[in-house]
Amino acid sequence: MKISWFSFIFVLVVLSSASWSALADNHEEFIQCLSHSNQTSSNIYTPNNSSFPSILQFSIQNLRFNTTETPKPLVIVTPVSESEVQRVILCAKKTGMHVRVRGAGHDYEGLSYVSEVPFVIVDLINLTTINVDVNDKSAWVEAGSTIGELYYRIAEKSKTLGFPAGVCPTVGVGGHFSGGGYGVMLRKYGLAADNIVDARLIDANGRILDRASMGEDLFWAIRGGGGNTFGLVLAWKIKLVDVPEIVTVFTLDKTLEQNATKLVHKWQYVAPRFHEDLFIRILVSRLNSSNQGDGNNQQTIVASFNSIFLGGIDRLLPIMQENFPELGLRREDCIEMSWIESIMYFAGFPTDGPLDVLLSRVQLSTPYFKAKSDYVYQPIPEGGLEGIWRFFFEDEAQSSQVMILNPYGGRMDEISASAIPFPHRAGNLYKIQHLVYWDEEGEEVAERHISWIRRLYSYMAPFVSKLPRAAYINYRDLDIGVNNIKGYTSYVQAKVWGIKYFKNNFDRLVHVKTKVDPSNFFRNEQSIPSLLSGRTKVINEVHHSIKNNMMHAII
Ligand SMILES: Cc1cc2nc3c(=O)[nH]c(=O)nc-3n(C[C@H](O)[C@H](O)[C@H](O)COP(=O)(O)OP(=O)(O)OC[C@H]3O[C@@H](n4cnc5c(N)ncnc54)[C@H](O)[C@@H]3O)c2cc1C
Ligand SMILES: *[C@@H]1O[C@H](CO)[C@@H](O)[C@H](O)[C@H]1NC(C)=O
Ligand SMILES: *[C@@H]1O[C@H](CO)[C@@H](O)[C@H](O)[C@H]1NC(C)=O
Ligand SMILES: *[C@@H]1O[C@H](CO)[C@@H](O)[C@H](O)[C@H]1NC(C)=O
Ligand SMILES: *[C@@H]1O[C@H](CO)[C@@H](O)[C@H](O)[C@H]1NC(C)=O
Ligand SMILES: *[C@@H]1O[C@H](CO)[C@@H](O)[C@H](O)[C@H]1NC(C)=O
Ligand SMILES: *[C@@H]1O[C@H](CO)[C@@H](O)[C@H](O)[C@H]1NC(C)=O
Ligand SMILES: CC(=O)N[C@H]1CO[C@H](CO)[C@@H](O)[C@@H]1O
Repeated sequence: MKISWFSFIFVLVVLSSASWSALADNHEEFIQCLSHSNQTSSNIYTPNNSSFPSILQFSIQNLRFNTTETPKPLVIVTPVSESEVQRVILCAKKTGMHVRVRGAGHDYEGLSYVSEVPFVIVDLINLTTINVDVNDKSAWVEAGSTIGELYYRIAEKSKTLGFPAGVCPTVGVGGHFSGGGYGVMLRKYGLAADNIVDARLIDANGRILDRASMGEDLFWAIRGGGGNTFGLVLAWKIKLVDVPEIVTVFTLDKTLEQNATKLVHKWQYVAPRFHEDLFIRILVSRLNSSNQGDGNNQQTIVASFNSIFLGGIDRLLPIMQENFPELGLRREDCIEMSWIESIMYFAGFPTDGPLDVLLSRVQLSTPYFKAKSDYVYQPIPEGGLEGIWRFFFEDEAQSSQVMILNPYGGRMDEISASAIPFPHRAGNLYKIQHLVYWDEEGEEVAERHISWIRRLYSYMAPFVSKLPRAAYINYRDLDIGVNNIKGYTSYVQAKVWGIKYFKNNFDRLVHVKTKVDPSNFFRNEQSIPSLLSGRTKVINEVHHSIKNNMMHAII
């Protein structure tokens, strides 16, 4: 059995690499196809155009993928209308070009603008129309928009409507909603993807579909199953949520000397059970605190309790007193403001400053970084936390590292694990994001930090979810497994990473993918595989072989 599996794969690899080399450089044909179909050439960039590098770099949000070694696209197209996007997809299909779709470029592993096979980027930067309908409490949001623009457009029209998406305003709705998307209102309203009610999508045949014409299976899959997989999303229709006119925020920093370890430990028990209006996350990092100006730097850990309450201070204080008195929250630690000001607060902008900073697509600073995620079912004992702090004190962690603990519970517990592809619901106390970032160029520097975070991740294993060790697709991490982007990816190979992101929803995603994009036109290193994606009839035999060998394949 095993022998036949390997020989099929061998045949396949030979066939696929042959077909890939045939596809390798069709970009001239692709461009010709576009110009025959009236695509305005001002939206087409090749390395010959002097603005090519700036267009490419503009939406690179992780400097690890801004190096000379990073593979570059052959062409970047920035369509300005749905019909232009449609032509790009049709021409790419016709000429066999590999496509990467880019929203605002925050993919942690750069998958929206990097590929090991020759490719073009469809950059949605010019599709940013947002129509907010206050009466219907809904909005149509074009897929090139950022969440900052969305928040801004909502606040322009209403003081009591909001949307439960992420914290950083430059994040794009294209990728963010495709992978779930969460922010500080998730305990009250769930994820961004839980609040999508319709969408416009171009499928692998170049057809423009909406919810009714795509059907419920595909509509289910695109709300969390990952971008660049089932089609190209042109726009989302979202349901807006009610927010009070006044919300309250606070941030309390506690060092080890101020009982940080005990407080983090206690937080695990209370934060997932608070009233759903209350969200307290923790950002843990290393701090050099200088001792009363005597110049001696003393190292400690600081746990920053960063919170929003969907209501006023008078209602918040008794809730804190009852559930988490140890934190010692006082009235003077709290600030009341409007919902949109709280968006500014979490984004790191002055809350009384001009709101139009939310429209910028450029981060306050763009780092080199690597991140990983974990889900926690059982509180981590104090000794376990102290072990994490030891990692933070290592030399390799010298630049900057942060661990973000994000509480679940509330609405997240009520939504079924199969309602949308995002499966991390009841049972999860909180999610961890492990993050290390640095500002120095170079392979060796990167290696040092990446190896540090991998060691931290190994250390965490006993304390976090197991079988699978779950992960969040929007914190994309290629360490957990990848598809063979140059050839055929098997179900078994993809399941390794797929089950971590999607748990039991993985199989349904494969089923939908096989139905809507059998030839695997939309793909990347972590897209759902089609069971029929072979370009030759050998594939069917391989399929058969995979089925027979599934039990034997050890990956
Ligand atoms: C600074 C920063 C802060 C973040 N904060 C949060 C947060 O608070 N909460 C949270 O949940 N996540 C957060 N994220 C993660 C973020 O949700 C994901 O990186 C998300 O995928 C980014 O979407 P994008 O459009 O900006 O990225 P892109 O890199 O453009 O796209 C990401 C993926 O989606 C695909 N894609 C993009 N647009 C489309 C489309 N229209 N149709 C089909 N596929 C598409 C891309 O091909 C790629 O595979 C953050 C990331 C960063 C870098
Ligand atoms: C291109 O535009 C011309 C003139 O506007 C029109 O006659 C022609 O049909 C268009 N071709 C395509 C393929 O859309
Ligand atoms: C890129 O260059 C080509 C000619 O080489 C030109 O037709 C096209 O308009 C240019 N694109 C942009 C965006 O300037
Ligand atoms: C880029 O320029 C080179 C030389 O000027 C030319 O041979 C090539 O065809 C051009 N490519 C495109 C895509 O315009
Ligand atoms: C990306 O690299 C280019 C070329 O080296 C550089 O000019 C640009 O500033 C870099 N981008 C950022 C955000 O640092
Ligand atoms: C730390 O906790 C202990 C009790 O566990 C308490 O006595 C002490 O006052 C706390 N320290 C601070 C700075 O809150
Ligand atoms: C923190 O302290 C360590 C050890 O004293 C030192 O090496 C490091 O540079 C300091 N970091 C910062 C950001 O000041
Ligand atoms: C036609 C059009 O709107 N083009 C814009 C596309 O986006 C880039 C980058 O923001 C702008 O420079 C173009 O003017």
